[in-house]
Amino acid sequence: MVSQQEIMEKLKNMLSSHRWRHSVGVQKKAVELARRHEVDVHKASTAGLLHDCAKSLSEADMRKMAGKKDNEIEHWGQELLHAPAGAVLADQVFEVKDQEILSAIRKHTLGGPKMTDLEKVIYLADFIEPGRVFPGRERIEKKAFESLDEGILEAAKQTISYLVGRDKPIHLAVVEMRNQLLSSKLEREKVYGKPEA
Ligand code: DGI
Ligand code: FE
Ligand code: FE
Repeated sequence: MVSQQEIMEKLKNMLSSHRWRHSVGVQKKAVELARRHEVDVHKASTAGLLHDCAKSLSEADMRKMAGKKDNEIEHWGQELLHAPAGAVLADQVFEVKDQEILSAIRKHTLGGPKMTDLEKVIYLADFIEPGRVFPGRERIEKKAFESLDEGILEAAKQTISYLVGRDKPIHLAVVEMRNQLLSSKLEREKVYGKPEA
């Protein structure tokens, strides 16, 4: 694996200054969340830094790098394809071979059911990075530090409302992620009762 220093130098040259600042912000939040939830801090740092590494590629290049399944639906453009393309770039250009890190990069935009804690940390760090401005960011951040699952439920709510408001299609991975977390929550409440508000 390339050193953190080399990753940073290479990445900075590949991204716009705005995207670079966002990536460093996501790295910082990922490390904070990882410490809080006992997730591997080094993996969180690398995945956070590299999560948007494919952002400057053309859509055609992203399509070439993304797998067959990610290319199935025509209308998923750069907004979604930079995530699977980023996992390939992290492997090929940054020599990241750790499958947990690569998977966290792959899932950072859409999420999915049964995510690992590292995947949840990266998904949430991308959402709550302080450079992001949207109503509810701070509420999601507060939840994310209390519980990864509660943070993701709140983030999924925000994403789904945003997409519905703009008449955009919702990828099934988002719906599956939310359904799975809601059903785990119900199961937990059956056993332990509802937590106090
Ligand atoms: O790359 P970033 O801007 O840091 O953030 P991101 O990777 O989370 O991408 C956010 C974009 O992805 C945002 O424009 C909404 C879009 N997105 C997320 N889930 C879906 C989606 N777009 C569609 N059409 N459907 C989804 O389910
Ligand atoms: Fe992204
Ligand atoms: Fe991002």
